[in-house]
Amino acid sequence: MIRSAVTLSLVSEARGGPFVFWDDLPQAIDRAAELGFDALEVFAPGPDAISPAELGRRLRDAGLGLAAIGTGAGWVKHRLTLTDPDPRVRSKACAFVRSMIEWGAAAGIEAQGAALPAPAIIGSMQGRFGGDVAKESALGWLADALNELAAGLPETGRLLIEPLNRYETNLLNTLADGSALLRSLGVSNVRLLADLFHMNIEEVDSATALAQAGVDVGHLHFVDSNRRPAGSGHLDLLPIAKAILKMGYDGYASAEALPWPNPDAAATQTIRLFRRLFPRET
Ligand code: LER
Ligand code: MN
Repeated sequence: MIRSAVTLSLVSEARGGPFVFWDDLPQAIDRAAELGFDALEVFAPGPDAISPAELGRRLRDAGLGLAAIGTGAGWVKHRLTLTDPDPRVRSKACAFVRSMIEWGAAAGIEAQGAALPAPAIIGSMQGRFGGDVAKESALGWLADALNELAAGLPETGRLLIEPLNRYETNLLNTLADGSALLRSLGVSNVRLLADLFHMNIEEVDSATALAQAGVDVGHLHFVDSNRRPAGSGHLDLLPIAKAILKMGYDGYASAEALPWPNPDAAATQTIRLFRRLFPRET
């Protein structure tokens, strides 16, 4: 079953970014639950933003899961990436991501039980190659980091790696780039995050790309071509939804979208379209 989620950012440096709810965790939880979302996806400044026990308890009390947690604060706040040429920076980046993995896992378990530690998303923390760093070196460092981080996950834990559009990275731009990286890893608990906004820029055809990536896809950012809520841009979402259903995807479709025209309207529009595209009987 495909489940719905909506994003909350607690990172002031990310202001203007594609998150539906901002700053206020209790309010985001209330609205997400009232609108009937299955879960929240949380972008936090670090593992000390709120204790995992409290985050998990608040979600559980509202009947919500924790779909995933973002690690991009390591980049936007601390300028760390997993592919920095300086090994000390890479090591700090890895430590930051590990602290977020542990935070998300604990909060997810508190919210939804031992079998469901929330996965951590590696998006902007993948960095980019250039200057003295060749693409092969950067991909090698990224693979090393993913192998190390994924090996430390709880048994049912997952790590999500997100291909981004060319203006944000030159490492993983398409789902096929992501699948090739997964094949090079020595672990089997890393999945791709398919973000429909990035895919609209980079893929030849998003429905085909999803079908080809198949079981590699573990999470979806459900959003339109202009990064407004799904249904507010020019994406042809019907064939994309059909491909997602046909490949047997059973993860989250999470609204990582601009709060346009405001958070409440963005969330409402998303959940309405989600229900039309992914009816519960399917
Ligand atoms: C960044 O553009 C993005 O899509 C986020 O999900 C990255 O963590
Ligand atoms: Mn995304």
